[in-house]
Amino acid sequence: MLIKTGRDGFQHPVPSEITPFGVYQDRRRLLKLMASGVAGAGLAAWAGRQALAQQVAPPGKHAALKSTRSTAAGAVTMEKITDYKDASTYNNFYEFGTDKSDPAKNAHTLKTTPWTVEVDGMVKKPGKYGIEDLLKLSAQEERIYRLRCVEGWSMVVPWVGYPVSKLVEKVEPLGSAKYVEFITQADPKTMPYVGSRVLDWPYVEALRLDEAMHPLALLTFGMYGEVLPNQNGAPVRLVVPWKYGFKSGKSIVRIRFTDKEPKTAWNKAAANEYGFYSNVNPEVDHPRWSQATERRIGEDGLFAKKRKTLMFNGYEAQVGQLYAGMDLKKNY
Ligand SMILES: Nc1nc2c(c(=O)[nH]1)N[C@H]1C(S)=C(S)[C@@H](COP(=O)(O)O)O[C@H]1N2
Ligand SMILES: [Mo]
Repeated sequence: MLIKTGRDGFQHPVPSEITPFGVYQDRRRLLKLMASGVAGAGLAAWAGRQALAQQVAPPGKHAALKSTRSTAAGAVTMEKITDYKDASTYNNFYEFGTDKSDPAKNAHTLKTTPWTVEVDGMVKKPGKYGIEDLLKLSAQEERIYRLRCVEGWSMVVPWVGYPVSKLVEKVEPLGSAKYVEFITQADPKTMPYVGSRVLDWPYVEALRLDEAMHPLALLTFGMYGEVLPNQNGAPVRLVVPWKYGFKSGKSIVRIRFTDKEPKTAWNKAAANEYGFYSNVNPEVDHPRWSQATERRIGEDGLFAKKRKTLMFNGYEAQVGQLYAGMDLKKNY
């Protein structure tokens, strides 16, 4: 049975699997293990086995993209993976419309081959990469990340890609480079809303260089074992799991290194609502709503509980030190 949420008229299945019994048991087992003082190594091995157990069957809609499950710290959350259908039909990709259901309907016009990504600015080795070469630049890893949208929803997705740092190391930024700008495709012929005045196109996002170098920042080519569907940012996008979703620019065509903090699309649109950092932070409200809780896509039926939003989206242990000493209320 389907329930209309009213919100964008999007239909979600009844959440019959909010906390599957297996997950509940795993959590209890983890707590018991911790209480009994199991050493870190044993616990990590256990978590690794559990992560491997959480396999996703490729939906078979797009070309397969081979990868190995990442062992990087924080790279695999144990939470239930969001259904492919939800992750690929409830999207933000304003180039294809502002309704959550628009990208899945409209993004078929995006032409992803041929595709080149230009790397320029303050680097010793600028260059143009065809998407095939970019794909092969480093080993593809699968990472199960939470992604938290600034609007108050989240999802858990098995992404496929490699750390942005692999590309950065290859192109050798100059000592003066402090930021990395990600510039995305803006083609009015294939993207119906480019030309609308919602945003200043192209959609641009940026990270501080040390943020881009963090092992969790993922240059992403696929999800659920296949290449990205257009609506999720094919053929290459960013996924920065500790930041609000809008920092994860889709359909990237240019990566530029610079010494000045770049102007980003959402910051230009509303500076008081969307700062440069945009770290997930339950203690800093959006001016128009609270950021303390979130709902998981696919779990928003009548009885679904809202989840508490975690500092840095739950990745504080991994990324917290990037912001040591910073006032995160000012640098939102
Ligand atoms: N080019 C581009 N990238 C974008 C957006 C966009 O409108 N255009 N929306 C962002 C927002 S607000 C979110 S929450 C995520 C959503 O990613 P998903 O649709 O794969 O869940 O993409 C981000 N990347
Ligand atoms: Mo978002």
